[in-house]
Amino acid sequence: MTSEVVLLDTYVSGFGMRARIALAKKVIQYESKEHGLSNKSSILVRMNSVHKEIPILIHNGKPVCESLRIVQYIDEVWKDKSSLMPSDPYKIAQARFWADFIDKKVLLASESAYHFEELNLNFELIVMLE
Ligand SMILES: N[C@@H](CCC(=O)N[C@@H](CS)C(=O)NCC(=O)O)C(=O)O
Repeated sequence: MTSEVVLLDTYVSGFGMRARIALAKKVIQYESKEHGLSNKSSILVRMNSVHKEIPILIHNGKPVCESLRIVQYIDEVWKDKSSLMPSDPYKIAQARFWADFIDKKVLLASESAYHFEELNLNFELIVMLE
């Protein structure tokens, strides 16, 4: 299947890392587009108008949002390559449990820390300018 795959991402993103790992494991060629989050580009806003977040996988011009949905999509589209998910239902349940844990306890915590740091820097800048 010939297809055009683009990943809108930022290298510090753990959510983006999920999509990058899935693409690497399936050995899929793609174009990576780095996006800073302080100044969101029009393509980012257009492709994920609901959340305005990265990562976004754009496959033949159509966006897929949310990192876990992206991993699932990659697994379903490139079925000819070995599956990203185990076949045993118990192992699937375990994989989903840990994905949820990583979302809630790791990635969202690091995201909050990043924004806190950003707020702190802005605050220090304001104090310096005053
Ligand atoms: N639930 C989303 C979370 C994605 C997310 O939080 N992305 C962050 C970057 S790591 C983002 O784009 N944040 C937008 C912002 O900071 O304004 C996913 O799994 O893809």
